[in-house]
Amino acid sequence: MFEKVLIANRGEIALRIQRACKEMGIRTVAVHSEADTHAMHVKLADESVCIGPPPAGQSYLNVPAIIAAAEITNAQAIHPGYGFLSENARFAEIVTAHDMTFIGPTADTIKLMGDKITAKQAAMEAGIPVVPGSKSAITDMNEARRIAASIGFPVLIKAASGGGGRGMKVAESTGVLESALQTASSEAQAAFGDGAVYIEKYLGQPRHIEIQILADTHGDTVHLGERDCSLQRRHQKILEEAPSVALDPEIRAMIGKIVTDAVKAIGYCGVGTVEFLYEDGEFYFIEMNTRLQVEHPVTEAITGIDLVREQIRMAAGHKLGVTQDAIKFEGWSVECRINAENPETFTPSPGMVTEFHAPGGLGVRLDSALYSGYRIPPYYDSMIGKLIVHGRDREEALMRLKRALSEMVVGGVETTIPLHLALLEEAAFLAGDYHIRWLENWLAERQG
Ligand code: MV4
Repeated sequence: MFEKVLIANRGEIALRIQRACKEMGIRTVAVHSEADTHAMHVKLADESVCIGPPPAGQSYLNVPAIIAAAEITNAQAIHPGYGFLSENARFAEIVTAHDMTFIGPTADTIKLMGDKITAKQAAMEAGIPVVPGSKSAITDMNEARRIAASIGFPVLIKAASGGGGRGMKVAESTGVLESALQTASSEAQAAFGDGAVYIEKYLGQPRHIEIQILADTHGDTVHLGERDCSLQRRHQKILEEAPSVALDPEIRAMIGKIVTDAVKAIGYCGVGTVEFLYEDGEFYFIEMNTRLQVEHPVTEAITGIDLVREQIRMAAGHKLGVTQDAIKFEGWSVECRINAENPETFTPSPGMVTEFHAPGGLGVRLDSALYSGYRIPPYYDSMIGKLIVHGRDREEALMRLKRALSEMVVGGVETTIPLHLALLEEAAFLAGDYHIRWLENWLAERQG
């Protein structure tokens, strides 16, 4: 096992990784920007290295500075967390070239999944159901018209280098297909330096369901069920839950088997998430995430498995500590992302946290790097914490969530806590009756 791991991240996820390392007897190295000198992840690490000025491009994305920090501290592995360098194939390659372990899949796998066209091809070849559409990049207008006509309008044009909702265009009819393709391609070229686009059938009101998998380097793979991440605003998740009200044990086992067989066939290693749209009882693959995800705690809550511990063990070449038969799904878990933002306009609200009280009690977990007297810097993501609850059923989890949200105090900045409390009063949400468009419609109605 590694003796020392460098964590190339900040905030709550840096703390989450440190906690796993501590329990495993691994020493931790924090890296931080000049804006994060007083951050909690620096205080809690065994060692820390300042890697540059506040903007992420000069610090948390500064590959030479991070590699140098790992070398001077003798770290044997680098955990990238989520965001920043976590899905950067070049970074994974550089870490490996410096005789250190990148805690994640291989650079080749990251590359394969980073290109949404090759990811979809790999998924399809491995037996995963995909959204009907083009099998490769669109190069010819006649071919585009033929594919669109065969799947039916509206169609969605996506950028191969997009993902996370960036670079998508809906085309309602043949008449606008050519201009939509051209716009999508030139926007993709400008944004990602890659103009490759593909076509998919447009799904109107699906759920976003993702399957968590673990795959060790010995060929063993398991799935840890699904998370329902349909409640999003501008492609930012607001609240996630596990399990999904839309699935039952038979469907879960069926899609779980398809996904575990597929990741084994692909030769995937580490933790990963296979993302689907789910509509009218059908799964449609959209993307695979090759990183630990923000919402991983809801899966930990219902399975009792420490995902970060398993991830580090697998990266060190150990066998999975768990078999599929031993994985039991117990109860219900919901996560609220608490952002330092105005709860109506979503304008970021950085600044001094004058007061902080964490909720607690049975079935309540708060993953946060906040403390009273901490100044939230304006340079990074506005997520300041994740409140995760667990109950025997959905009703108990939601009851606990309401109780915990009303207990939590964050003074001095605005937060999205009132938004979550309002969501918990909404009949459709309470009934689990929602899809990927629901939250934005609800927010628009509330604005009046
Ligand atoms: C789609 C879609 C409808 N049809 N693909 C957005 C992010 C990216 N991961 C895929 N996304 C979508 N792909 C087809 N064929 C609708 C979305 C989408 C969405 C997906 C998941 C969660 C929230 C969303 C919000 C808007 C659009």
